Amino acid sequence: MIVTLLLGCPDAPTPEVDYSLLRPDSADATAALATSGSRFGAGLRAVDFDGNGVDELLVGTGPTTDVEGAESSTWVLDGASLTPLARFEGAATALSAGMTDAGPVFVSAVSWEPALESATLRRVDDPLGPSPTTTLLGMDRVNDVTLADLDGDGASDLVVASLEQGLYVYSGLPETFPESPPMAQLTAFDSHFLSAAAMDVDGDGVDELLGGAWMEDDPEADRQEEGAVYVFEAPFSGDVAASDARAVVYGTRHVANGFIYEGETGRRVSDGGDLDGDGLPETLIAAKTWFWGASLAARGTQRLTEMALLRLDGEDGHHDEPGESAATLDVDGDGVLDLLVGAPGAQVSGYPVGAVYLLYGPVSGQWDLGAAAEVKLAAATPDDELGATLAVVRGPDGLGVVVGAPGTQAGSDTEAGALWLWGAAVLAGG
Ligand SMILES: [Ca+2]
Ligand SMILES: [Ca+2]
Ligand SMILES: [Ca+2]
Ligand SMILES: [Ca+2]
Repeated sequence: MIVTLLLGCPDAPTPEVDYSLLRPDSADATAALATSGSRFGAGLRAVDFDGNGVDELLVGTGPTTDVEGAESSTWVLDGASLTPLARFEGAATALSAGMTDAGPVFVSAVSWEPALESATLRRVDDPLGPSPTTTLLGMDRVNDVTLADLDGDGASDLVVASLEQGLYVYSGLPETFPESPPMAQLTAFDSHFLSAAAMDVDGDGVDELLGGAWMEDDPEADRQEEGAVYVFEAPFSGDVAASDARAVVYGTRHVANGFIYEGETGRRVSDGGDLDGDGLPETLIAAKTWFWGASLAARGTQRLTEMALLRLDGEDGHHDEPGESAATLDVDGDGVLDLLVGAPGAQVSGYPVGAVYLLYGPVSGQWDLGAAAEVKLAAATPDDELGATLAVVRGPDGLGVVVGAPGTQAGSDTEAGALWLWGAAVLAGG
């Protein structure tokens, strides 16, 4: 791939698709549920609970409101073999893991969606210990959850992205949500936060808190729900208004074929590591039609169209949902981070099967995903939604990528869900 800085150019380069296509039968390991409607793999997070250098994998099902007999549970799998280690009550589309004074903990949430009356938030203490405990913290107003030590006491603090316009920041974990008073409540101007992440955007050793305000209007643009990512900085206490944010980074709406699409910038946000080697990490940001990579270290109001390192367009337009999942790792071992972008609506031969694209770094500029990718991991059958989730796992033999496909059918069981693990060696050979 030839990498050229193209931001500012009016049009993306003409797509030239020459990636390798890898199907699930090339994977090193797989896990699946054979129960209709379970949507195994709808939530996914890698974590090293026992600190032995080999990751475990948190896998959520759901949400399951209308299918009789569907699984509503969260699993811990061995990150290398994908064999089950433990199973807990409750579906989960959002997952985060951390540490309390008493040991490891993870939080799980079923994110709110219109089909569901409410969303649940749970904590599981000591999940791989002799007597783990599951606690239901609340039944409402959850979009996303993040555990990170935001007050510097060594224990994880819970951040809940809520439907009620706020990021709720707790010192430690609350007894109940939303009744327990938070340490701080952070708000955007006119949107709630759909996503939350903690990362050190300026490299000073202290995490900032990011919130994806996906329905936010850019006051200097068309007010068409361009969407924005807010950056808040410590200390977190009391009510923190939008005007107190360290930075607000707006996306843009999208016009194609006479239709106007909301930007929905910030649908997902995550730490991408240092993609361009300048010492500062890039934030991976999903929008409705595009996927962005940008350093959010600068202060004040900014626009991704003017400062992003990277913009990737879906191979087949906005139906692909590019960036619904994303992660970075060094697949080919050249010391430069490579990028994985999930697009659960991506097509193969005209069918929406879902895919994860691998792009070798350094990657910058404006590209069509199909033109920029070296490898496309794609599902075998339509509506598998491969790439809805993905996670990088550390195994005994090195790094791998686990990809979730919650729409996968098992026999006659629809939307049963599956996971596949590809080791870096297979990806690099692809
Ligand atoms: Ca703490
Ligand atoms: Ca910082
Ligand atoms: Ca960088
Ligand atoms: Ca690399």
